Amino acid sequence: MFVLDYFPTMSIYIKQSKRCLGFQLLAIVFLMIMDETEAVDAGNFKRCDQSAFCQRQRNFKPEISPYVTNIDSLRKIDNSHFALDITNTQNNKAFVLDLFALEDSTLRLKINEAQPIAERYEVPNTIEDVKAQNMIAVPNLKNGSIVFHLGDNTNIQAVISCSPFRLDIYDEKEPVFSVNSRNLMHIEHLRQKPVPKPHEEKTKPEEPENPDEEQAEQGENEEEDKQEEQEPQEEEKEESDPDDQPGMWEETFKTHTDSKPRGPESIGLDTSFVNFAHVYGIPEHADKMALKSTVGSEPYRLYNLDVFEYELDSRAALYGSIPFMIGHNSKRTVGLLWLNAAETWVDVDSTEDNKGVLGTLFGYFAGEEAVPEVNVHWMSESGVIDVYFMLGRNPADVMRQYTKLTGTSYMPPMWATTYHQSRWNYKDEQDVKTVDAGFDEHDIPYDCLWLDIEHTDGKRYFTWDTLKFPDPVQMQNALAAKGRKMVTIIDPHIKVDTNYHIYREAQNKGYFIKNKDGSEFKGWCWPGDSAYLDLTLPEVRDWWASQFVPEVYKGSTLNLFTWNDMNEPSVFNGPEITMHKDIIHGAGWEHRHVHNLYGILLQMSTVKGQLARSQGNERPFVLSRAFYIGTQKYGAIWTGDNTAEWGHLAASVPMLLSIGLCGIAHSGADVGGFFKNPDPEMLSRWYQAAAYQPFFRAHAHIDTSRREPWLYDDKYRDIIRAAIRERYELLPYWYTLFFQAHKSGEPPMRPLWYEFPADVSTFDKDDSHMVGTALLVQPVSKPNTQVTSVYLPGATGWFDVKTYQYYPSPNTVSISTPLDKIAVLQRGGTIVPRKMRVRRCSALMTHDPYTLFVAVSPQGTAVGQLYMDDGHTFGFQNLKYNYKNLLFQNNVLISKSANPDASWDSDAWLERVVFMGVSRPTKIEMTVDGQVHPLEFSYESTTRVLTVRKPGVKMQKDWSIAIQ
Ligand code: NBV
Repeated sequence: MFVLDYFPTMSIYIKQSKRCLGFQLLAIVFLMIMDETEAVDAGNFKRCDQSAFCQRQRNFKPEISPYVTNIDSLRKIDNSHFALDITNTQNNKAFVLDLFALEDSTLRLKINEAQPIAERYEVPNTIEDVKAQNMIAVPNLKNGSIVFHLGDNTNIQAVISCSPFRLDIYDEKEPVFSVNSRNLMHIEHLRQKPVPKPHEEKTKPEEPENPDEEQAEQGENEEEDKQEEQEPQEEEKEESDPDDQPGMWEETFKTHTDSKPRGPESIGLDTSFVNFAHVYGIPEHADKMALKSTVGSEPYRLYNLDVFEYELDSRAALYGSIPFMIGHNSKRTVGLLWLNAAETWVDVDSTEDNKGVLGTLFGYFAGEEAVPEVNVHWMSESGVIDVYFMLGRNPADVMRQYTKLTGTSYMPPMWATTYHQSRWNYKDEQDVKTVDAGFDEHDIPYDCLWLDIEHTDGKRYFTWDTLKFPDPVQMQNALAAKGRKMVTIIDPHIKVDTNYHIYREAQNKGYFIKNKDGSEFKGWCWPGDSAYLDLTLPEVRDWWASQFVPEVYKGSTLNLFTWNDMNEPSVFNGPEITMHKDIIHGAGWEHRHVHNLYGILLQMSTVKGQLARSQGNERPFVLSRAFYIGTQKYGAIWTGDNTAEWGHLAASVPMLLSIGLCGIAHSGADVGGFFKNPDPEMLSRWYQAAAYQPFFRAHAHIDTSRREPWLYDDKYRDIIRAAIRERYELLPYWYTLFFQAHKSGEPPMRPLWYEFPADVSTFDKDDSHMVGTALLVQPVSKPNTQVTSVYLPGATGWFDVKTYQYYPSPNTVSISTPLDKIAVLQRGGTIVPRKMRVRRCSALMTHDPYTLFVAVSPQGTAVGQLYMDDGHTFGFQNLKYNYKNLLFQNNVLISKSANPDASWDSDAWLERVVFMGVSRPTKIEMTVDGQVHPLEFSYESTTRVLTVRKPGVKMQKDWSIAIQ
């Protein structure tokens, strides 16, 4: 049993650490015993047909939904909230439906058991306090329906049909969402475990691994039973007993048996996106951005897992889970949040022959053959039905609505938005010193150096390997003296060792997750035997947070930040490399109920710790691998252990786009690929791509060759340097985008359709993306690419940011992309702020002057914004910032404070303005504080680029520049 338990993970992790000698030897022994050499093993993770509830939900396909409601049960709870009773006519189980109208075109539908025999799990602390809006209900006795009108947005109506139950949501009389129109609503009510009849006890077989086998076996046994029993009639009835279907009360996967003490409690619901052909979201999957139809294949799975060497083009679960989906067509964008923290599978049916749910019900589409529609089937192992519908109408509206519910992005400190250098591992203090010096020597900027698990004393987090890192404070101070930061890894598995203060204290306080028998749960992870904190308990989170003050975290300084890895949680010898679902958390819930929350709870507590150590003055930075709804409030995430392959470089774009559409503004992929060694061409291309992705960090596996940029031929080193410098030049723009994400939820990295919502040809484009409203980026993700074919949407034209060449649009153009260049174009009609004096790190650039790049549209206009603050404190929450609206029209460029009360004092000034797409002027004048003075300029007639020199004005002032 022991061998079998450990084997799958051993075969995986043997490749992972050369340094972890004891662990590796153990693994080798196992491999010899098992004669297994394959490292990548999709068999470690479940398919839907290996998950009993997924099978039961997927197999539930009644002709007519058994769920009915009736108008008489309608009751008004308050001005924005109505309730109705629902009955499952198959078993007479009673449910309560709640419909809430929320501000900003948002509706919430909740369905729970009326009188469950035990409480059903509801996700806590995830949804922000959102305002309600009035709603009135108009019952229609004739056709057995109720129409709900939203008060603030009178275009929106929700219609509940009673028998069978169905909900349709309309915007301006057009159907947008339809719920249970496919009859897939299915709530497994909580029940007592059936007591097996004596003959069943005798004959009940062991549960086999393969459900097909099981069904065959069941059939055989039933045959035998039938012959033995006097009353075959009764036996037949039992065959379809809905309380006793496979895997309801116990389920085995590989060597792990889930005891399921509460029995079945899964929920399923179909939600159609009516008149949509494209849906997006539900990360994390290594797949395309536009979700694919899952008909005849695996559903998308949401279950936070540590997947070794994950494959591309897959709907398999990865490290993070966000059950949020966006529907987009050329007229509108809508969002749907399925609030659940348990294992979830999502079927997407967008087959083209889909005739839609409309039928003749809606006159609006009468005469139309087929209305496109994406039917989505949500299936979760537990919880209640709790769905939020966001009616948009445009992409920014949906992001605002979604982040009102789940929180907007944290405001990253400036340094966190720059370039980070990491590997597993920078070996010792000398190594750190040499790498740090290497950047300066080669004139490559970077802001933060990362230390992986080997920096600790035997994987005891919050400690140091004192031989390799004898003076960590001095090491951090040396970096800080140059304006740089450091990050150390802090994982949630705690080494079982009573000499380890973290373990000892948490054990004394009873803060670890317990087994069913009350003993401490122990799993295998990097340190060997490990205990896991019960982060579902507030006191445990507070205690964790208290570990970050330098007096407790010895060897740390205020310039040390945190990386939370393995927080799915990863448990090497657990089922699917994670925690057993039937383990009980402190508040009484099983791990199954809270699984997808574990990672965010760690990140959240770590953030709390960083806040506490600076008395709330300094902005925290915490990178997490696992994520969930709302992660954006706490920090950044990355896409885990990718591989140095071109496909993984390409996949970083759709993966990060999906993550951004689900609210997480700050995300990235390991530059260069975590596993394997990238060739220098691939590495160069990876840097060029990642310089335009929100979180920009090079990282690599311990067994890879060293990859610091100067270890390559000068040609590649220079290309990598140029890519990193480009990022630094663009920091004012990125920082402005992060501020906008913080304020209104808009993702800095976004799909083309987000900016060009009516352009159908962008809907499944995920090889290019926008950075904000202004820049279109198409990375090179194939070797030997000299030319890239780029689709340029919109009618305002584009300017190559390097050559200033103008491309009219919409158009597909060929752009020359030799090794030192990828396609980056600025959209006509936009203004991008940059700082052209790149220094060794961002802190040194705080008060440096700005250059504005004004790409003038064919109409002669351009708009942009610039956000500025001190880059690291919370002063901006007390008006210590400048937010400038930039506008060019009628040949005048104006910079005006969006909030005149806000002011952060800086010496930063305007060094240059570059106008693209203008005619040669005769005179240029600047007006500031009522004073007018002329400015010098030069003009390049082939590119129509006008450069205005040294306006010299302080950037925080209001000013204007007139071109004559
Ligand atoms: O801590 C070691 C690695 C880390 O470098 C990587 O970024 C994480 O995703 N960690 C996973 C543990 C094991 C990796 C094989």
